Amino acid sequence: MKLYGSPASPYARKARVLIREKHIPCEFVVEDPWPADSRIPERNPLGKVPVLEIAPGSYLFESPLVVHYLDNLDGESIDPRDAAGYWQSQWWQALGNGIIDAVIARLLETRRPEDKQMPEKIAREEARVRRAVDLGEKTTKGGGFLVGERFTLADLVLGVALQYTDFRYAHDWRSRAPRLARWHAGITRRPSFEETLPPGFVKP
Ligand SMILES: N[C@@H](CCC(=O)N[C@@H](CS)C(=O)NCC(=O)O)C(=O)O
Repeated sequence: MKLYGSPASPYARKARVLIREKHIPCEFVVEDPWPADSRIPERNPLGKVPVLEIAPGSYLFESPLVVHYLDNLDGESIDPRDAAGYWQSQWWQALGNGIIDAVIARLLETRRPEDKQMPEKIAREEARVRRAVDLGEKTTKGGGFLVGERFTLADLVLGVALQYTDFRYAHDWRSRAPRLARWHAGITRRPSFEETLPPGFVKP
């Protein structure tokens, strides 16, 4: 199995963290989706990473599907099996994926020539992140894990999302969300996180 992605991509990083957590034999192939001659569109018509090659010439794309597939390979999903826990985890994952989407949309806007940037677009994306962090703080019970008593995809996705926020939209979200900050400090100490940090990431 091969995972195509770029080392800075938070979407690909979700899969990379999971591969380490579950010790899945899978080669990480670095492939940048942005250049005009990128070969990613041959594998994913949407032209985005991550892409998972599950058999020669057979590809899965869109990170929630890639993560779902990887997590169910061995019948030992790290997500809760009970319905309540499962949907709670899905809720946290939606929150985390939304934060990643907003941080990326903000980043792309800030990379446009200065005279073409839309400050209201940047503010709108920042407001999404702020509201998501505030709701996360309100919802978390304040322990070591977001759902139940063990590491689940909820911890994985929100952990990656907030570390990507630190990477690309560094700001003090911690003082508004102290319980989430404590949980995040614990989760990101896991080797799966430490070993997949984006290049150039400076810990806050
Ligand atoms: N919804 C997709 C988003 C993936 C995505 O946007 N990946 C970025 C890298 S961080 C990408 O490949 N961008 C290339 C492009 O937008 O052309 C997912 O969850 O996999």
